[in-house]
Amino acid sequence: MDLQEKAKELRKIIFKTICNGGGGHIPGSLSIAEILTVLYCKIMNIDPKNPDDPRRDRFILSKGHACVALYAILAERGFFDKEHLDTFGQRGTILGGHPDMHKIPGVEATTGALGHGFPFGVGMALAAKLDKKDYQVFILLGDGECQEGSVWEAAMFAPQYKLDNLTVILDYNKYQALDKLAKIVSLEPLVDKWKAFGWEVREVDGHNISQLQEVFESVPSVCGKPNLVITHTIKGKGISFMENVPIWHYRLPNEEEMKIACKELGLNEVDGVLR
Ligand SMILES: Cc1ncc(C[n+]2csc(CCOP(=O)(O)OP(=O)(O)O)c2C)c(N)n1
Repeated sequence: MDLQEKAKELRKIIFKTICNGGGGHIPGSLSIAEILTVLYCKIMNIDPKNPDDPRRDRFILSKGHACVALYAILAERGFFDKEHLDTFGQRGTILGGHPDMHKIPGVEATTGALGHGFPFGVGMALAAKLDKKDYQVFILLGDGECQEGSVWEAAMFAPQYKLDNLTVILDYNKYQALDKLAKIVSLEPLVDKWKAFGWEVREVDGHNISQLQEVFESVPSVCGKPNLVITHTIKGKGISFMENVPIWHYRLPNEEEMKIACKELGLNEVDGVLR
């Protein structure tokens, strides 16, 4: 299966898992399907059978509320049994509403409180340098998450310590929980800000597999500089009535909406999507 198809499959799993689980962040998870697919299927040096291998590349989902996308790709790659996805949102599950590094194979950091995964990952990248290890650290950061002050502390720190083994992927879907970023606290001029902090900055279409692959294959690109990849994405990508519509940030579709979403995603069975 090619990666575009895989990302489509991921969207189906995300939608089904969240609807079955009775709640979750659908649009924020749909916006990162291609990014995770490319990282986990093409880029990162990982071994699902040996998730703690000290040489492995690390991925941190700093916008932890989009965890179902991470669960879907980890299950797809065989870090744990796909059956676990059916337990999402249930008592006793390993797959909670935010990812737990102590319960889920392949999860590198417990995230969900926005603004923490990024500094955590900066520490991992620094540790690699100090230990003379050559693993890479990839961090997926939300754009709304950039409204947290700790993001900018980490952004200042990484260039000073020359963490070129670090790549931050910014999911620039232009929305946060309540509305457009631009209406609340704008990040612009985004590229100039990060460049001024000392980052090597690139911009790609976050739904374009070949652009993502090319940019991730090119890191580390400048010796001594951390990398920022700004991925332009659509929040809710794949379900027309959720795309760029803020009320869907944390909301489940009703029966009618469910049918439309299933059709658009290519899910054949409405039955079985909602318990
Ligand atoms: C410290 C903290 N404050 C508030 C929240 C509640 N919250 C969950 S998601 C979210 C919006 C995040 O926006 P963004 O990072 O852009 O994610 P996306 O819109 O892509 O889902 C907020 C405020 C949280 N998880 N952590």
